[in-house]
Order: sequence, then C-alpha cells, then structure tokens
Amino acid sequence: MRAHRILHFFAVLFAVACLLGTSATAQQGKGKSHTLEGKVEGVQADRLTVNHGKVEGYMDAMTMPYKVDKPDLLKQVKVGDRITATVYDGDYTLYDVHVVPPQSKDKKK
Ligand SMILES: [Cu+2]
Repeated sequence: MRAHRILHFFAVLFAVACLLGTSATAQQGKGKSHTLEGKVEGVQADRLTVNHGKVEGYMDAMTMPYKVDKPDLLKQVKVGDRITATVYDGDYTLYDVHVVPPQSKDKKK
C-alpha cells in the first residue's frame, strides 16, 4: 500500500532524527495494540529490522526497522529468528518480543 510506504519513510526519518539526538517521543499515549509476526533481517545497535507479515488493521507486509522496548533483546535475537511482538498505532517500537521456536513457525497463520 503506497500511503503506508510513505508513512514508513517518515518513520525511518524519525528514527534517524532520534538517533541524532532528538529526544524520543514514542512513549506518549499508546494507541491500539496489534500483534506482529516476522523474521529478523538485521540487528542494529538500537533496532531490529523485521520482515513482517501483514498486521491486520495496521500495516501491510514489509521489511522495516523497529526500536525495541528492552535493549537487551538486541543481544539475544539473531538474524533469521522468527519473532512475535506487540506494536501500537503510531509507535514503531516492538514490545514484549518473543522468539518463535522454529518447529512452530507455521502454526499461527
Ligand atoms: Cu511495517
């Protein structure tokens, strides 16, 4: 969906702006929550790049970077891991991330 890609472009810009020192505003007022499932495609210093499936009512399937609620996660999660997480409207942060054991990867869809 084109509009969403544009949104994502701004989300990435926003993330970069945060990196450059603007204070994060992600915590103000959480919107509706959604469950996200996807595969980790990259682990950065402060973010995970996730190739996720369609998140009903939130976004189409795509690969994009997300911040995480607990930075320790970035030491545990590896490229190729499948994860589930909770995301909130307007907040490109993964909350309550779980790594899905490989044998159960197709169970949920
Ligand atoms: Cu997305």
